[in-house]
Formats: sequence, structure tokens, C-alpha cells
Amino acid sequence: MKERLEELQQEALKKVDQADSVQGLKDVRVEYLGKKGPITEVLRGMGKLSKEERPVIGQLANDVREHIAQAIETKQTALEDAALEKQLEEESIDVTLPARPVKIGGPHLLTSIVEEIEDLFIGMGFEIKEGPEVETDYYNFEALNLPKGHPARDMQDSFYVTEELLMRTHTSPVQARTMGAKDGSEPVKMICPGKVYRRDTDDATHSHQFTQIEGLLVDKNVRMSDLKGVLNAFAKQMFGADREIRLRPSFFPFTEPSVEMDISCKVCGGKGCSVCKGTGWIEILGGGMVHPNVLEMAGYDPKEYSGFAFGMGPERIAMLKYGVDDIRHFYTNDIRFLEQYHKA
Ligand code: 2NL
Repeated sequence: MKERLEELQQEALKKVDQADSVQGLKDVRVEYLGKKGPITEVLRGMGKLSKEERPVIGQLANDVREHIAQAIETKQTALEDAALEKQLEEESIDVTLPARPVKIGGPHLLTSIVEEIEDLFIGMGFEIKEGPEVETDYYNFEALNLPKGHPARDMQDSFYVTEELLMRTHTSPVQARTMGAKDGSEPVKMICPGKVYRRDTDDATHSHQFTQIEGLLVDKNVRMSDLKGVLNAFAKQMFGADREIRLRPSFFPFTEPSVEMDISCKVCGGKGCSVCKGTGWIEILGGGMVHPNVLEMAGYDPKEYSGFAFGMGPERIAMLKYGVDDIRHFYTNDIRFLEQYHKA
């Protein structure tokens, strides 16, 4: 029996050595160590042995079994390591391959235009102010010389939240609030960019929500020539040093006198073409001298203080500067439109 066990051990170890797969090893385990295997058989036949032989053969059978099991385990680890090694080798990455391009976003055209305008006015000493988009009737209308019954207050034209609250129809209430917060002697020099709302049917040139930037300068001895100088500097920096400006008389309830400003047409240089509709001029903003009623309501003595104010639509500025033909391009977020204005 001893010889038989030694023979089995040798045979099994040889097969373990030859096994070249995890499955092959499993087969060896089943063949030699399984319930129907030769070692189990030897152990079963121990009853026939003498008392002296039994423990010796029992011990040997267990040793053989242990030895074979150990050999299988060692071989299995070796096979698994080799498989992993092979997999790692096959999966190695080529770091010299060019990278997949990363898509980077950029500021929206409107954001860029608003920031460009802000920078221009910061350069002239103006500060940037913001205010609420849901406004009181008082700041949106009353404080701007738009008394009750004025057609601009019409329910048809504004989004009302309650009788007294509405979505602001211009950014002027920010200016009325800023003036009102001072004690009537401090100068004001500000611009206020932001969203405004009007009940309008959207089309190529109208939107129920759009952007406005208004400017205000209040101090002693402020004159129309100051307004003209500031707007001329703005127009030349925004559209090019070769552009001329002209002021035409106009009307706004919150300014007196009121003006509209045109810039000379770049396409025809002032001769008249389809872009400027034959006039040689393109309208870009409105402004004027702050109405004495507006100064007075904000706590400034109109005999001592005067001011100029102006307002523009950044959408319109961007449309003129870049030839955008439909205001809805700013809001529909078609990436093919927006990407054109992402600077490298
Ligand atoms: C336009 C014209 C304008 C103002 C806005 C203003 C504000 C105060 C006092 C006086 Cl607090 N005026 N703002 C004045 C004239 C014109 O906007 O065409 N905007 C798009």
C-alpha cells in the first residue's frame, strides 16, 4: 500500500506539473483527491490492515493528499499570475496616441457684449449696479415720471404679479433706487445691465424678455455736451474710431430734452445703402437730460443738480456689430450660432 501511495503521488505531481490551464488543474484535483479517487479508495481499505500498519498508512495517505493539494494550489497561483501578466501585456495603452479633443464652452455672445460695454464704462469711471427684476409700481413707473394712467403702464404691455408688483419693463428702477438711497448731495455715476420684460409677441426684432443697459450721471453742472462726449467715446470704442455719431431730438417721459443717437453706417460710409435704409445712419440708443421731476422724487434739488441718462439694448448692439439677423438667436441656444462667437 505504501508503494501504491508513493506511486500515486508521483503520478499526480507529474500531471500537476503538466497542466497548462486552470481547468486542467481542476481535472487533476477531481481525479486524485475526489470522492471516487484512488487515495479515498486507499483510506477506505484501511480496515483490512493490521493495527500497527493502520496509523502509518493513514498518516502517509494524509501526507500524500496534502502534498498533492499544495502542489495544485501553487500551480494554480502560477497559472493565474501568468494569465494576468498576459492580459496586462495585451491591454497596455499607447500613451503616444493623440488625445480625444475636449469640448470647451465659452461665454454667450450677449454675456460678452454686456461685459465689453461694462468694461468701457468702468474705464470712464462708472460703477455697475444691479437691482430686482420683480419691481414695485413706484420704482418702475412713478419715480420715473410715468404717473398713474400713463399708457406705458398698460396691463397689455407689462407682466403684472399683483396690482403693485410687476416684472420690470426697463432697468431704470435700479437707477431710481440708487439715487434714492443717497442723501441728495452725492453725485451718481453708474450703469445698470440686466433682464427686462414686456408683453410682446416674439418675432425677429421683438422678445418678451430682453437685456438693457442704462447709464446715469448726476452731479452739479452736468450738461448735454457731457452726454454727447461720453456716448461718442462709447460708440468709437465699441464700433470703431472711424464711426461718427449724431443726436436727434426724441421723447422719453424721464428725460427732457430727449435724444436718439445714430452711428454712421459702416457698410456705405454714410452714403446710404440697404443696411441703413438709405439714410447713412443707424440708430443705436436713446438718452437725454434727467427730467427735473425724476431728480426731485429721488431727493435731488433740480435747481442745483442735473444729470444725463441713456439706455441701450445689448441684443441690438450685438446684432449691428456682428450682423445677427434675428433676436431669437440669443435665446434658442443653438450651439452652431453660439460657437461662432467663442474666441480661441
Ligand atoms: C432706450 C432708451 C433711455 C433712460 C433710458 C433714464 C433713467 C433715469 C432717469 C432718466 Cl433713472 N432716464 N433712462 C433715459 C432715456 C432713454 O432708454 O432706447 N433704451 C433701450
